Amino acid sequence: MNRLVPLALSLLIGGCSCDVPVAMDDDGGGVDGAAPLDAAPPRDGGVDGGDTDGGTDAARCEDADSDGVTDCDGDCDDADPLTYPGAAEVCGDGVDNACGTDPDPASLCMGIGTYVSLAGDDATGEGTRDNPVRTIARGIANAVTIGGPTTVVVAGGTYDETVTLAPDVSIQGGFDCGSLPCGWTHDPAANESTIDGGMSANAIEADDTITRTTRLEDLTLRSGRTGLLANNGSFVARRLRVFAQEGINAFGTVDPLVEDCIVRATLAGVSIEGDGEILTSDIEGSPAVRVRGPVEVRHDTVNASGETGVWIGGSAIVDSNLINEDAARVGTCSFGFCSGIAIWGGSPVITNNVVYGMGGAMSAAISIVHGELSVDAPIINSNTLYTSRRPGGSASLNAGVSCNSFSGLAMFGELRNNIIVGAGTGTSTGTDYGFYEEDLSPGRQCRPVLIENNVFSDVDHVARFFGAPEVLFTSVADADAEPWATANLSADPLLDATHHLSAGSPCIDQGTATDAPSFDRDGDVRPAGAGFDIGADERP
Ligand SMILES: [Ca+2]
Ligand SMILES: [Ca+2]
Ligand SMILES: [Ca+2]
Ligand SMILES: [Ca+2]
Repeated sequence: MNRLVPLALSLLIGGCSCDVPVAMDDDGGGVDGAAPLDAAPPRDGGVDGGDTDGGTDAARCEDADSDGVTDCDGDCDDADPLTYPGAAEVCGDGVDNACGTDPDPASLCMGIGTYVSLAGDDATGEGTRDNPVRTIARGIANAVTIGGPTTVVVAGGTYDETVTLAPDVSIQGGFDCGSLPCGWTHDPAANESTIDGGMSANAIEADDTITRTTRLEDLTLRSGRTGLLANNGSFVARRLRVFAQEGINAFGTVDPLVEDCIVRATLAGVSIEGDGEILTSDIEGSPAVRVRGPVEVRHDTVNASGETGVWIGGSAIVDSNLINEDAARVGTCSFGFCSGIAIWGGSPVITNNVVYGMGGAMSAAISIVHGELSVDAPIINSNTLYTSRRPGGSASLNAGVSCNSFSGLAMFGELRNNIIVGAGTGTSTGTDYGFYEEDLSPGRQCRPVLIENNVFSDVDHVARFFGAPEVLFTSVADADAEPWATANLSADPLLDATHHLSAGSPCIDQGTATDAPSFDRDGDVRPAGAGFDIGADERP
């Protein structure tokens, strides 16, 4: 055995423990990946470009069913997302889902299961693969009878139900069972499982008994009301497609996880009142995202059909999102500054985002409204901010950051390391400002504590304060002469089409380390080179 230890260690050092780096490749030559058969993206650290050449690297680690366990780590069926070491038992499939030798134990499963298909029957079906039930509600009822954590397995098709979740009972769609007997292979692209609540009912509802042990995966939700409504309940939602008036709404004391979802809503897209996470999702709505607690909003694509992209009423973390880039999906709002991000309260941390304003008469990448909820020193650092997506004509106002207080004096915090790009100077695109204090009643004020190390491009004025007359700081030199501004630049940031810094950009190494994030929007480490870069991208 001792002889094997160095070998095992050497394999681990190479990355994946089951992949053997090879010196030569079957498709010949020193340049790998060149042959047509080798066109698939490398999955083994780049040793080979694919697994079609019959080479030495045939046994690479894969997680084909996305259950989090690779074949190398012991997934005994990498085509079945319900089967892996440690998996909860799913009754009715004749499989030991934990990769053991005791399938569907009678003491647990009692001869019933949790398989659901439109080809099934609630009256005569046991919920097994061979004899599924017809409704998701019946599948959940069987799961509750069985007890313990388990999963309701839903075949493709449209289920006209309002589904009420049960604790520890997950629901996964995307399985193949059009007509009996079924293969039950998992392929969500070919087997869309839709829960349709109809015009006047929600698709899925959760109450306060639901926690993150209830997972909802590979489902389409449709409703004239709310796709997924959680009243003091939490959940994990992955790979959902939601088309509804309100997409996902978790209110009360909640801590849900929303990941890899697509949401199209006419009102709020994803709304979370408590704690939670919204990750790598594509969300459209009015607002697209609404968070009131310490929610993490990261790596999402967000478009505001109205109101704003991300509405913040608490101390959220909003990092590395792409907001309002799709002009065709960005609308206008009915009052004030239409914005990419709207801060209505709390001390949010806003970093590494690429944010556009909207269209219409008043547009801001970030608008701050200090009112009943009280905005308290948000951090706005290392973002790339475009004042508008579609300038609203010669009379329009466009701002990188706007601020309005309808509740006394507000010093809104610190603006560092941001790129602010206007629609252009001159009157044809309206008037573009880096920072804009809105017209306020006497005794009210909404101004930055500090504007430091930002780059301003194509703006008519770096800053504007309300007054009679208004106070304009047109150039960077005008602003930097004030105690609240320092080390700002006026320059073309040299952004490419994906908002990255081009070679020679004046943003490179010109940021301040104060409050700067440790990674950029691509996940690259900051700082690279001689210092922190300004904007959402750190050029390697
Ligand atoms: Ca797997
Ligand atoms: Ca598996
Ligand atoms: Ca089983
Ligand atoms: Ca740098």
